[in-house]
Amino acid sequence: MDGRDLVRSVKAIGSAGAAQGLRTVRAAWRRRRTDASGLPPRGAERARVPGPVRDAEPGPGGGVVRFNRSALRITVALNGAVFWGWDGVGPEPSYGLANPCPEPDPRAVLEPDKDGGWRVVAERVTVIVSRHGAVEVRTPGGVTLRRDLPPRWWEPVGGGPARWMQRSEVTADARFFGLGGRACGPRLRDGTYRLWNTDPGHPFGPGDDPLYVTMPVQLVVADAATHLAFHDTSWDGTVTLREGEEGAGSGHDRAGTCELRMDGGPLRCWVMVGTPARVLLAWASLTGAPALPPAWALGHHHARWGFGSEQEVRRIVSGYQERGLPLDVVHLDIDHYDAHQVFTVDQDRFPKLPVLAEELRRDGIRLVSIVDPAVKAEPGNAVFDAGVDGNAFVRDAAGRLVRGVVWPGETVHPDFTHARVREWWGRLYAERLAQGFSGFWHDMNEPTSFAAFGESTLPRSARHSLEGRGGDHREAHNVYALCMARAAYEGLRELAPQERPFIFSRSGWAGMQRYGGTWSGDVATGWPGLRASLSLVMGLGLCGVPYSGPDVGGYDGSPSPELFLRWFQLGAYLPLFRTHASLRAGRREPWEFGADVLEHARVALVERRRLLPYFVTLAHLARRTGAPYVRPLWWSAPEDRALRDCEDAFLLGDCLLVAPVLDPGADRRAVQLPRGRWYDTATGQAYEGPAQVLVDAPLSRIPVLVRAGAVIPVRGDDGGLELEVWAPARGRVGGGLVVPDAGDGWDEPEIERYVARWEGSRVVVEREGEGGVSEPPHPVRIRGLETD
Ligand code: NBV
Repeated sequence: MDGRDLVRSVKAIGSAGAAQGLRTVRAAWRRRRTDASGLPPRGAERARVPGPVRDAEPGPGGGVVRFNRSALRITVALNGAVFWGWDGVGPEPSYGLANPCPEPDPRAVLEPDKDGGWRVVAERVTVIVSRHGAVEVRTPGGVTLRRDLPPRWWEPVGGGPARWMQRSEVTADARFFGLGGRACGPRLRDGTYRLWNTDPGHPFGPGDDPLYVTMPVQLVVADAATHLAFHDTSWDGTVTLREGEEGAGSGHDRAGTCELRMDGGPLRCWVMVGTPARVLLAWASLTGAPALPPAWALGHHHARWGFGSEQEVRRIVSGYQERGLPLDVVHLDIDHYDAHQVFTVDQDRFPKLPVLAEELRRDGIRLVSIVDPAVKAEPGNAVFDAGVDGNAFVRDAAGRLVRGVVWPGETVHPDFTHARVREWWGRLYAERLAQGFSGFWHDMNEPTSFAAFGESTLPRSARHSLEGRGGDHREAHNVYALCMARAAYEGLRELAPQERPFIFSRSGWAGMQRYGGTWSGDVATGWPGLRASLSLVMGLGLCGVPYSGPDVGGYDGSPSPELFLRWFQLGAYLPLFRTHASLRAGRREPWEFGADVLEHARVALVERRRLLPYFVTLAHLARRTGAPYVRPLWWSAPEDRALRDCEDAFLLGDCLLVAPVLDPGADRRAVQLPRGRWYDTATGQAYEGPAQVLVDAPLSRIPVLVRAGAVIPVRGDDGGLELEVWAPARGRVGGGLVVPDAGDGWDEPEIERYVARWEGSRVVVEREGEGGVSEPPHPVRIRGLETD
C-alpha cells in the first residue's frame, strides 16, 4: 500500500463510515489474493512479427494475405468500411458491432502490388499491404492517410493471451480526436491515453485520465481526408499519440504517430475514410444507430444526490413552478433506495413514490431513477436471492462469488456478458416502472468496487461468460457497462413496448449509443471542469455517442454565481441538460445564486424549451446519419486549419454555432467563424466567415450565431411547431430539415425538407416534396432581414 492508497483508504473510512472503510481494506486484500491464484504468473515471453509474405488467397471483398508467422484477413464492407485482422481473425464476435456485421463489397478484390505486396482497391479507399506486413490506407486520390507498421506480439511461452503493439503513422497535419470520453480534449495532445474504464474516485478535471468511458476509437482529421480507426479489442491497453509537424514547404514533414499497446485480445481494426459526416455514417452503420430519446429527455433535468425525501422533491419542483421555470425531469439518486439497495425504495422517506410520480407526470415532469449494478450480498435481499438462484453473479476462478464493496456494503456483480443474466436483469426494471420511473441512469458500472488499495474494480481474474466463450475480467471489464445498458434497453423494450427507453450510463464502450447516452460523471466544480464538460461531449460525439452532457454547476463544492450561470448557459445547448451535484455539495437550483443569475438562467431555460423541436430533429438525424448534435467547428470544413484547432465553440446541428464563455470575468469573446454569413441571434448583426470576430457575451447570455439561410424548427408560444428562418445571403439559397415527432413511440415521421430563397425583396420558404414545392404547414418567421 503506498501513501496515496493509504490516504484513499482513510478518506473512504472517514466518508463512508468505519465499517465501510474496513470492508474496503478487506476487499482490497481479497482482490489481490483472488488474482494471485486466479491469473497465470507472468512468465517468459516470445516475440513475434509477421515475417515475410508467402502468398495470398482472394475472398469476398478482399482476402487473406499469408506471412511466415501470421495471416492478415482484409475485407471491404458494403458500407465502405475496411476490416483487417491479424492471425486470420474475423470481425466477429464483437461487442462493438451491431448485428449483423455488414456484407463484404464484391467489387473489392485482392490483387498483387509491386515489390511482392498486395492491395485491395475499393471505391473510397485503397489498402496496400507490404511484403513485411505494413498496412497502408490511401485515399482514392493516392494520399496515404495511415500507415500501420508490421505489428509485434509477445506470447507467453506457457500459452495464454499475447500482448501486442502496433505503431502507425498519420500525415504531418493530422489531429487526433476520440478515444471515448476524455476531459483534456477534444483535440488529443501528445501523450499516453489508457483504455480501461475508470472511476477516478474523486471529482475530475482536465488532467484526469482515463475516465469512465474509454474506447479504442480514433478519429483522425487531416487535409486529405478524415478517417476513423477502431481497434476492436476490449482489453486493457494504451494509445500513445504524437502529432506530426509540417516542414513549412521544406519537404521535411514529420509524420504524426500513434502507438497502440494492448494486454491481449485480437489485433483487428476497422477503418472508415471520407468527410467527417461520411465517416460517422459508416461508423453508425457498423456499430448501430444511436437510440432515439423520448422528447422529454431533451428538456431540462434536475438531479441531486440527497434529495432525501418526497417533501424535498416537491419543494424543488414547486421552486421551479412558482418561478415559472421550465422543468421536464427530476432524478432520484441512491438516497431513495432502501439502505442503498438497487431496485428498492426507502418507504419511510418515499412512502408514496408512484403517487408522486403520477402527480409530477400530470405537470409534465418525468422521474428518472439511478440504477447501480452492485447487489447487496445479503440473503433476504430479493435481487440477491434471485440472482444466486439463477447463477447470475460474477465468480472467481475457483467458482466462488466475487464479493466487492459498494454503497450497500458487501456486494456481488451480475455478469452482464451472459444473455440469460441480461434477460433477468432487464425484467427487474418492471419494479422501477411500477414505482413510476420513466428513465434510467446507470452509475458505478465501470464496474466500480471500492478498494482501499489497488484498482477499484473487480479482480482481473474474475470469470465472465462472454456469451458462452468464457473469459475473465481483463476482457469483460470495458464492455461491462455496455452489456448492462443492453440488458436494460432490451428489458424495457419488452416491458414498455410503446415507449422509447431512456437510459444513460456512466461507463460504456464502442456501440453504447445503441442503448442510450452517457454523462460527464463527477466533473469537478471550477472553470477547468466547465471546459472538460465540453471536451467530453464533443469527443464522445465523434466516437458515435451523440447524447451526453455534464453535471451543470459541477459535481462537488459550490460554484460561484458566475460559474454556475456560464455552465448553465452551456448546458442549455448540450443534448443532456442536467443540473446535478453530490450529497455534500452546495445548492444547484437556479434561484440559489441571486436575482440576476435567476433571470439569466430563466432565459437559458426558456430558450432550451423553444429549441426543443430542433433538438428532437437533431436526435432523429443522429439516429439516421450518426452525426452528433454537438459538432466541432471543422465538421463541414476539416481542411480549415483555424477551425481544426478551435476547441471552445461548437456547431449545434447545421444551423447554430454556440460559443460558450469558459473563463471568468469575460463580457465578450473571440469566435472563429466557418465560411459563409452568420448572424448573432441576440443582436441580428451579420458577420462574414471565414473570420475571427469579437462578439459580446454579457452575463445575460453566451454568443449563439446562426447560419444565414437556416430553417430551425422551434416551439411557438402556443406549444405548436414554428419555423424560424434566417435570411440567406443575397443571391444564395438556404434550407433545413425538420422531423416532426410525437414525442415518444415508434412512428417514423417523414422528414420535412425546406428551402429558403430570395424573391425580389422577400425571403420565401417552401417545403420540397416528391410532388413539388408547397406552402410550409407551420407558421414561418423570417429573421435577419434588418441587416441586409
Ligand atoms: O449515486 C451517487 C453518485 C452520483 O450522484 C454521481 O452522479 C455518480 O457519478 N455516484 C457517482 C456514486 C458516488 C460518487 C462519490
